[in-house]
Amino acid sequence: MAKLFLGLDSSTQSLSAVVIDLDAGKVIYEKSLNFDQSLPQFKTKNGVLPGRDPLVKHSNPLLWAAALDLLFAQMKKDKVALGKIIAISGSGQQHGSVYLNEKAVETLATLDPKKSLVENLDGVFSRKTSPIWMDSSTAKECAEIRKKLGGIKFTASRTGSDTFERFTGPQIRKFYKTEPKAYEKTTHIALVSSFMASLLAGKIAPIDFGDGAGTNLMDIRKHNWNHDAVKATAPSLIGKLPPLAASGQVIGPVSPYFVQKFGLNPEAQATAWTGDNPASVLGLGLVKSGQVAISLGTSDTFFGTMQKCVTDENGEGHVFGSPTGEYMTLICFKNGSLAREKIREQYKISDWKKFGELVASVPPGNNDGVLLPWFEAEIVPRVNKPGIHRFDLDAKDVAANCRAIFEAQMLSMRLHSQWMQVLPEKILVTGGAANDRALLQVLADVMNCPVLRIEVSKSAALGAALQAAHGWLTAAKKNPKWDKLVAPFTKPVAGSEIQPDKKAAKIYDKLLEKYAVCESDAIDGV
Ligand code: XUL
Repeated sequence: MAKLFLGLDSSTQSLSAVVIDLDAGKVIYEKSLNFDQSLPQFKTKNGVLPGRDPLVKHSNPLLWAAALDLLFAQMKKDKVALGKIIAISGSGQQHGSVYLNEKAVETLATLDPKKSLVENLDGVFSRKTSPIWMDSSTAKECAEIRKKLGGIKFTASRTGSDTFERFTGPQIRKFYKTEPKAYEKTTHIALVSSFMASLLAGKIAPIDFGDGAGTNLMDIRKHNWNHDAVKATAPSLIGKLPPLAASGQVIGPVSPYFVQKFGLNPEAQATAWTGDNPASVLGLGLVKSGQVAISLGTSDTFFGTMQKCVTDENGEGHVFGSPTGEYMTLICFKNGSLAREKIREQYKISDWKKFGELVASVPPGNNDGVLLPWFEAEIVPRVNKPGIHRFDLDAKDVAANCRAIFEAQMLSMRLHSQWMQVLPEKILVTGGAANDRALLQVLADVMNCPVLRIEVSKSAALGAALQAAHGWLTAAKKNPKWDKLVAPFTKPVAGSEIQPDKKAAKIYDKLLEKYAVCESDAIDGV
């Protein structure tokens, strides 16, 4: 019998499903439900509830539960062999939190299939809405927790990241400060991931080491709740946090609710979910130290993997647990395609092909010209005031400015991922700009390693399905190997490999030093 595994991804705007047939090495089903369109009664815009304060971004946990019902109904309608699914895992938008009261345990254990999940969950929340990762209203709480933990370096070395406004700990602190009564009534705090896993398992699910690292509450090395961080966040918090567990760890059979309502196999196992970024790392096939993926989108995101946990002293990059048991990093560069587009517009270049030709017309190293393209305040490096800075670069030289933006962005990635102390062996690229060969050549040369394109449409949901398979095989004592498991599902695009040019790589080793000086001068206002 085919072994089917289901991966779900509860993201900001949608819930997605990917079903894999493990032995055939194939994805056999994919579906996404957009929250705004499929569940308009929740009145979200791009998955977020409207609100007056632009810093506050909340969503509704009932929306996520309703989407789960709807997606299973859709799968049944699409004749997915739900009875053949052996295990289910998932991923959630990171950092978002769900607040439950003393009714939750009993309600989860007795979900009534004659009612919807929304009806079943009536009265279990101690806070009606959930702050999500887009919320940036906790600057004060971040500063308070960071101070108690001894500053940026110590906060990052203990919890994997400096305190960030979207991270769960500062969000919990704000809730405790602003709504102390509701906080007191909270018996369980879940993440989006563990909330969804709790629905499937019919009991409070653990938080995994991947998503746990997005809370500023978990000891990144020991994988337990960090006593000092928990204490610095809110009183009596430890009793409200679920246990921590390995990603994909089997929790138990799926709730009878899903068996009776949708025809899931009563022996199908529910497993611990993870965050969408740790799941994407699996879905992109990054299972060994030194494997890197870069998503070239509006912002550019650098995903790295490492065996030994090293944290960023400057507090710019994040370290999360990887579902493989090792570590992953996430470094977000805000001015990605956003800045590339701006340069293209400013110099009135018709298309990216023409842009690439201009880049190729100037030698690597750009005759020592450097551009710092911070059209928006930048996350990495921390730049609060937007600004465009040029060093030995004539603003009127169109071709040099085209090359300069590509070089600056790739040099910045190299510089700001050095703290990981892992040299990339190969880099996989995804996202809108991953088709741009001129950009990829600069990337290969700056990083001095091969670059390959990968096209995975739902990397988090696929990663979750692979995580379900791994969790189930581990529980069955089959000793699964991550690299063998992910390989058939994560093949790079044939013929997409770009090799570094050794001469150019040497030039960039030197230019990196100059780039670093320019960057710190610009930040210091020299
Ligand atoms: C990561 C983060 C986002 C969300 C998106 O720290 O906040 O990538 O996980 O869903």
